[in-house]
Amino acid sequence: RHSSRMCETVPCLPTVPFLGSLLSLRSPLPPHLLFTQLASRYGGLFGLFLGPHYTLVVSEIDPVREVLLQKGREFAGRPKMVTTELLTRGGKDIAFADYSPLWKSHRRLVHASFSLFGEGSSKLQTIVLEAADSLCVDLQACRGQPLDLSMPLMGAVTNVVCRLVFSSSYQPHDPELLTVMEYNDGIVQTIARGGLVDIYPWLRIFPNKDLARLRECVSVRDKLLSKKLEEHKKTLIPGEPRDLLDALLIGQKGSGDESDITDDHVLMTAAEAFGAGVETTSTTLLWTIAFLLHHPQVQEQIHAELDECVGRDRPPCLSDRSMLPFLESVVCEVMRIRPVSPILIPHVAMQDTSIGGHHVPKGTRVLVNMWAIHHDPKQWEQPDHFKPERFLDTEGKRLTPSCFLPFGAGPRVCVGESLARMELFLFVSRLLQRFSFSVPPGASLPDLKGRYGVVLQPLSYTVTVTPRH
Ligand code: HEM
Ligand code: PLO
Repeated sequence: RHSSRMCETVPCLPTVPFLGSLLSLRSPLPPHLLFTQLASRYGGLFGLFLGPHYTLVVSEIDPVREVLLQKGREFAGRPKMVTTELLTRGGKDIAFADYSPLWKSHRRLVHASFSLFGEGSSKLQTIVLEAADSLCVDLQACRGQPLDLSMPLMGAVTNVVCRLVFSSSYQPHDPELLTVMEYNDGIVQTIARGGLVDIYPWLRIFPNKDLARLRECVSVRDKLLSKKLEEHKKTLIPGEPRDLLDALLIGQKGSGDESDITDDHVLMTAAEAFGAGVETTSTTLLWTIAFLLHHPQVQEQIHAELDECVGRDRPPCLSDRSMLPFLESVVCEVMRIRPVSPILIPHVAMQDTSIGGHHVPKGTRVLVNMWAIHHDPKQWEQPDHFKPERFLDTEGKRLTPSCFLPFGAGPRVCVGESLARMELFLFVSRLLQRFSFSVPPGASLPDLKGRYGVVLQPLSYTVTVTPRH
């Protein structure tokens, strides 16, 4: 009944009972690099067994488009994993929750609430500019001492999300801010890293340091967020949302399906917006500075563009975006060469379907290797080189290659994309208008390999920050 192509089996890694392909996956390489290497042997679409779970790895743009876009809905499921279930109270969030009608209306509500405060609203711009300014004050105070940017950047980005989600913000040395940074880091270190408990759920009954740490971090997070939720509920004025949390609470009381959105859903969504907002943006900013240290001539070119188009008397704002194509292309090139989410979040086939004519049974996990797409030599000239010009045409205008998908695509595309792009633009432009970044005397250039996890973070490095005027 199938066409002949339908019957072709997908190449599969060697598999043994119980362990599946885990023996072939033992490697010092992080998963995105290992999968890219395996793709050169097994092809752009190959299969493997993570223990009992049949999993496809997709590393070429055509099948990736099929999975994310053409058949986006069929592949919009998410696997149940021990760590993410713990993080999200059994999938009451957006990112790790399986596809369902409730998830759909929940995601729609989050999208609508984001638009209230994100795109098109001057509120976000004001918030980011203020956070960027206080970051500049902090950096200026360091008087050229070598420093690790991760703390101050994280603090600034946390305050942006904090004001957006809760209308509150922290002073730089507020102990609660440190608590937030600490629990976030603990979660990033332990969540969805392809660990064994996420493959064999029964392993959770054994003592497990990572799982214990995750539980502890989640409980700290929950205490903090529940307090915010209660405060908001007490002071809520229907029709006048002050922030994302208000918008969610108002939307929750809406009609129909939405009434199934429980307080747990609201709490998990706030937690997720908070976590995603902080980790992705700060990581991208850290990668940006790391690459600028490696490519001082790119930094000079940004400085020149900023001096010419904005000057030094006022902060760059969103309406300058179209005038700063080079700066925008630098941010794109950073997200291409170091995607914060190199294999996205696993997708799951929700019904029997196919990829490239190959049959894919319901329940198959699909890993989209965005790293491989962003480093495919057939699509990119010298993919391992940092070259922002690839995002510009011959006249210096912005262009977006179709193989550039740092936010994913389709029904599971990042909900924070426009927010993230605005925030990155405002932070990068403000920081480079005010400062030059250089390698401290005697220090070495930042390592560009990064540390694999739910986000691909750079290893820590130090930098000298010099005011430009
Ligand atoms: C999902 C990238 C910032 C919220 C995702 C996915 C990627 C991504 C690759 C997974 C897509 C998939 O599984 O197919 C990024 C990048 C960011 C960024 C590169 C910044 C540089 C943000 C921000 C927020 C956010 C600022 C929220 C404030 C989410 C959520 C999802 C998601 C809720 C889950 C969507 C779903 O599963 O339906 N993001 N993200 N992200 N992102 Fe982002
Ligand atoms: C970051 C740590 C937080 O404490 C919890 C959290 C929530 C949402 C996650 C985020 C973490 C990491 C980056 C993720 C985001 C959802 C979408 C985003 C995975 C774990 C990406 C890049 O896919």
